[in-house]
Amino acid sequence: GVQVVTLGETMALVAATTTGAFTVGAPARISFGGAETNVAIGLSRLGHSAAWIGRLGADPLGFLVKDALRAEGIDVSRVRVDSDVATGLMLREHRTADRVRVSYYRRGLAGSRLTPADIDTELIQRAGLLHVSGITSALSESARAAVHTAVEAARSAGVLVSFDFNYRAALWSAREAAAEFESLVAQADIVFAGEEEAAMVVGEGSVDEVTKALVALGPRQVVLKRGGEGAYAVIDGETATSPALKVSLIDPVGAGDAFVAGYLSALLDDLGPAERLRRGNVCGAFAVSVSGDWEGLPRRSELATMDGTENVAR
Ligand code: ADP
Ligand code: KDG
Repeated sequence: GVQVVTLGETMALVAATTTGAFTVGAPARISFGGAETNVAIGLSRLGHSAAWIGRLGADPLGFLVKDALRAEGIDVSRVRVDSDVATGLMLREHRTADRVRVSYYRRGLAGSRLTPADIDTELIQRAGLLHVSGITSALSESARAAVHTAVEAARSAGVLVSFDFNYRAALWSAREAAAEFESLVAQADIVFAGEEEAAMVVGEGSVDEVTKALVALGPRQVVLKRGGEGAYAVIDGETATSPALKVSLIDPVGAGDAFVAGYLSALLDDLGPAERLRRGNVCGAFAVSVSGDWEGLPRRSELATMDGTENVAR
């Protein structure tokens, strides 16, 4: 068995390596990304075992994703590769120095075919933690059902459920998403959200108010990810905060997933609230200061790299 099980869609990525709109011959880098596999990679690099359940197409991009995840030490034995559908794709333009534009090519593609039959409930019930994100429920009815199958399996076996809102406006309306998010918050033990995401479910309020309003729906751990402000949490009834680290912002995509990986890693290590938030912020700092959704995530031996203020370690 594995410590952590996650599921969802992972797509190939073509990311511009210069600023400006895409043009013929513009330089780009091929990679991949998916909120849940970003978390799994983070956990794996920190020494935890993780499995990802999802679907890919039997095409060059699908094999690229599966091989790379395997190389990161993730259990991909439950990944299904379909021969009659393409792997999803994201295009990322650095439209200007400060504005990144992501275009998705995913509707109806491999990831959206995830279905309850893909969920290995025994694998989940033997694990310590299940992590899901709000993206999966937006992909298709069957993907949404798969999320609920996984969550119910975890809950019935007393396995912790972690949920990150990850609202993607390109996939569904705020109204549709809010109802689904509320249901997942109520079934989760650990919830991660941004301030605006939290407000989708509990309405506008101060950081403290929206966090406590989420706690009132059921989860014992609610963490607000606050970008350059760090994190604010209510954990087992106690408030905890932790500042972000001072680093250069190179690529904000994947910061939230990095934070989640760091937080969950510390939780799995039985560390307290302050250490969980701290490790989340350290992993977030690694993610934003390296380009790529997950490429900058630290190994356990590298966590201390962010301690102190020296730029060069030798
Ligand atoms: P999301 O990617 O889900 O929108 P955030 O933007 O809140 O998430 O970022 C997640 C975490 O990444 C933050 O809580 C923080 O730890 C880290 N982070 C984000 N932006 C910065 C920044 N400018 N400087 C340092 N750390 C950051
Ligand atoms: O959180 C980063 C993810 O958004 C990215 O890797 C791709 O899963 C993704 C999505 O749907 O946006």
